[in-house]
Amino acid sequence: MKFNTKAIHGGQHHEKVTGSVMPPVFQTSTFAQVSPGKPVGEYEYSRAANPTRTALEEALASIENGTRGLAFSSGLAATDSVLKLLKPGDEVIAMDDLYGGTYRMFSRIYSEFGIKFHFVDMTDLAALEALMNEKTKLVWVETPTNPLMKLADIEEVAKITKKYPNVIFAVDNTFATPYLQRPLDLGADIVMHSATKYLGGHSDVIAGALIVKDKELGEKLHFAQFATGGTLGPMDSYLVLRGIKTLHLRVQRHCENGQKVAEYLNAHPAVARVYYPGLESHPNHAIAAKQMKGGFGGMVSFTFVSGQKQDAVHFLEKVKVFTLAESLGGVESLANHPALMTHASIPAEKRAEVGITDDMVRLSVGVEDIEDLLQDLEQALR
Ligand code: P1T
Repeated sequence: MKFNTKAIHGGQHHEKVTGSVMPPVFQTSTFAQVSPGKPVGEYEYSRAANPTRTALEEALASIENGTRGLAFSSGLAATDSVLKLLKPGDEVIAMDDLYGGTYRMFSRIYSEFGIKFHFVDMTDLAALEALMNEKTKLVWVETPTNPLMKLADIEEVAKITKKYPNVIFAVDNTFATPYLQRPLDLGADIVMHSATKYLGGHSDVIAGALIVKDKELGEKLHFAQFATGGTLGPMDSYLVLRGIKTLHLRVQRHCENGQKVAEYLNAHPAVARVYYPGLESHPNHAIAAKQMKGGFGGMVSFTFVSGQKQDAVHFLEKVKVFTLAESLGGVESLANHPALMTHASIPAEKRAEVGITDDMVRLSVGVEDIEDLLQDLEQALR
C-alpha cells in the first residue's frame, strides 16, 4: 500500500460485531472475564490495551513503516517511556535544539537520576561521533528542530549509532510527519511524535506516539508504558485516528503555504532571517531535499532586522488570522514567541548559545487561504 492509502486504511478493519467502518470509542476501563485470568476476548484492562487505542496504534505502525505503535497521553509521556529504558550511569546524546519540554525532562528530571546528557549540534556529525562511547545508550534527534529548523541527516546519524550495538537511535518526527519523512526506513530505531500536532491535526487533543520496527524493543516500551501508566484514553485515541485519515491532504497544504510564507518573509524588509528548510539559502537545505519527500513542512521561524524583542511581541499582539498560542500542526495557523512561551524552560544563556533569540517568532502555518495568511502577516509587520 502507498502512503495515502495507508493513512486511511493502514492496520484498520471493520468492527467485528456491527461492521462499523470506524472503530467504536470503547469507553471502558475494564473487560469481563469468564474465569479468573480468562477474559471474554483479547482485552483485560485499558491501561494494558483498549480496542480503540489498538486501532490507532496499528495505524501509527502502518504510516511509519514500523511493526508496533504505542499511543501515549502526551508527546512527553512517549519520550518518558523511552528514557525509562535507561539506567544510572548511562549517557544520552541529544540534538542541541529541542522542544523546551523535552530539554526540561532531560535536564531536570532524568539527569537527577544519574543519567548524563550531552547536547550537541548534530548537523556536525564529527561532533556526534566524538561524544559516542561505551556508556552511550540513546541518541535523540529532532529534525527539523523546534524552533530553529535545523536538520540532522538521519541516514548518516544511523551509520554512526549502528557501530555501537547497545545504542538506541530515536527521532522526534513531530515537525516532519511520516508523510514527509520516515525515520525507521532511514535507520532509526524509534520514532516519537507529539500526536497533539500534525497527526491529530485539529488542536483538540494532547497525545503522543512511539513506533518501532524491532519487536523486542516494542515489548520493552509497552512494558514501560503499561507499568507506569502514560496511556492514551479511548476518545483521544479516536480523535488522533480520525486526524491521521487526512494527514496527507493537510500536510500537502501546510507545505505549500509554509513555502509561500517563508518566501514572503524572506523578501520582507523588516525580516532579518527566515528559518525554513525549503529555502535554498537554508544551511541544511540539501539534507532536507534528500530526506523530506514531497515538501518541507508548515513550520517557519523568523527574526527582525531591528533585533528587538519588542518588535516580536508587538507583531504577535497584532496578528488576527494567526492565533497567538503555544502548539502547532493544527489546521489553523498559530504564532508563538519561543523565548517567552514554548522554550521559556530553557535557561536564557543556553537559549542564546543555541541561537533562540528574543526577537524570534515561530509560525505554524495552517491550511487557510494563502492570501489571507500573507495579508495578516503584512498588516502585523506594518
Ligand atoms: O505537548 P506534548 O504532546 O507532550 O509534546 C511535546 C513535544 C515533543 N516534541 C516536539 C517536537 C514538540 O513540539 C512538542 C510539543 N511542542 C509544543 C507544545 C510547541 O508549541 O512547541
